[in-house]
Amino acid sequence: MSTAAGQAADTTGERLPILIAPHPALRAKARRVRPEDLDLVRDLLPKLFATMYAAPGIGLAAPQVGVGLKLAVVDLQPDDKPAPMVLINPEVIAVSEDQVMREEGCLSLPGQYADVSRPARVRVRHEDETGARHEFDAEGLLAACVQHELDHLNGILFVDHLTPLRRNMLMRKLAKEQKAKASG
Ligand code: K1U
Ligand code: ZN
Repeated sequence: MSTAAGQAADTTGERLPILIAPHPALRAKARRVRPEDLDLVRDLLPKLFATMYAAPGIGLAAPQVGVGLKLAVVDLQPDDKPAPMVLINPEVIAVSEDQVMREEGCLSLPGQYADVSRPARVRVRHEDETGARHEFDAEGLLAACVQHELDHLNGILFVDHLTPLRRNMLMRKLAKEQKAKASG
């Protein structure tokens, strides 16, 4: 079977527009993918990967392109080699007690970065595009990225992990930069 992960290295596919905060769709909770959604999901996956690679990014959640399904793609491209992951109905089922601080960005908040504290390691349960269930342990950048993508599926942005002061500063900076970009 040709899987979305197998096709993912194809970066020439159709790209989708990425929603920019404060778009309300980024604040909605995504719904679970059901078996009857899998044809739509299989059609969407190459577009999600092409959009993520072109951005460029290391993750992309379906709500960031206006699709309210619990679906995300991740590829950290270790050693510059594609390592695509498809996360359908992902859940964090265990977290480490220790937290680490790491700088995060977001394709829906272009140009904005901040240090975010999250559990250092997580165990994730998810399905793939064939409906098969999987679990894996993540640490380092993968742990941060997976938690960031799962947040998107719950309408949460990385700025929500910051103090209100820092969050407001970043959101105001984003609005100003987007306005300047729109006016040429
Ligand atoms: O979900 C997103 O908005 C994607 C986001 C994921 C993420 C980045 C950093 C920490 C946690 C989660 C991005 O991919 S932002 C772009 C980025 O980090 C990057 C881009 C190119 C090469 C390496 C990193
Ligand atoms: Zn993001």
